[in-house]
Amino acid sequence: MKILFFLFLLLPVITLSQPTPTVEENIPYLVTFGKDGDTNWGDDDFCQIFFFSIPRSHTAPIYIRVFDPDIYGENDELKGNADTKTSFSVYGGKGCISDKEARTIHPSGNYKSGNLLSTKTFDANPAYDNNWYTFGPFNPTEGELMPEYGGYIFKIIAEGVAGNDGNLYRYFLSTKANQNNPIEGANSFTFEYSFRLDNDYKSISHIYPYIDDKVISLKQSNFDWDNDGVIRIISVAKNGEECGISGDNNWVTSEHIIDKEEKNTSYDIQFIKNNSLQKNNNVVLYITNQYGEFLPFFTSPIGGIPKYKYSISVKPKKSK
Ligand SMILES: [Ca+2]
Ligand SMILES: [Ca+2]
Ligand SMILES: [Ca+2]
Repeated sequence: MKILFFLFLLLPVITLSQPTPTVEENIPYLVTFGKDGDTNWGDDDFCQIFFFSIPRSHTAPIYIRVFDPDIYGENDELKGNADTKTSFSVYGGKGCISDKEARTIHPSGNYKSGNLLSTKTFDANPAYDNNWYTFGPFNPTEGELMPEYGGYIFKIIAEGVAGNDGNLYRYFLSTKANQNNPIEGANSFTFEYSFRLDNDYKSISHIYPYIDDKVISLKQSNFDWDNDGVIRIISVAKNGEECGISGDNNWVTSEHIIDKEEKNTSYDIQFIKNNSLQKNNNVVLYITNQYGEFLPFFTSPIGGIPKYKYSISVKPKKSK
């Protein structure tokens, strides 16, 4: 984690907090179903947790904006009546991320750690359909200061508290209440990504876990990919290493060995659909290291989008 801290200090500040998900990820929507949802529609636990990091250099108030927080209309995935309620809750303060139970994938234990700063529950409400709701203003220092994650950290938990429909939504971390105005050097990340794939099979989605210097091997786990093509890894040393893929309503894992050149870089995990007529595919993915700790996916990849370097992969391997 120390190395991650130094990276944040040394890297030129080039990231702008863009939408979550970012343009580079090419993910149309985050997705969270109501608690009575069918897991075979693609959400395993009806809860999604995201974190936002604000660099210490930014001292003005910030806003967390949610696009389409309601559950109705063209963006959402209805089953029968639109009877779903989703709560969005913003947390800051001590423990918001430093509490270990905030960094797991299970919505159990003390995952709502920290200070509750604001919360609102949405249902089928035309006022928020295809529209924004804004949380804040928050003073950056209301977050939890964790330099290893990029500064002051805020957490937002989206939880399907009733119903069985899928809520599709996005976030934007902004300096303005009524406008999406990015914060230089900010970022967002999650430890478990639940999202909607594009219906266009030529459209590739990406997520970017950060491989810190203590990772020797990792295990990726994905849920309900519906055998919709290939999930593969691009890194400085991997040119499309394939991940185990899930079918309908199941988890599949695969293990991947970290090359030493991959330490302190990001992976590009690509979701490449096949030419099937699979529509509205939702998928969940998380990664653990060899200690079982969850790795963060940064929406603006740390160190930039990795490029495969042929010269690394052809180096002779030391004999064991
Ligand atoms: Ca319903
Ligand atoms: Ca929605
Ligand atoms: Ca699915």
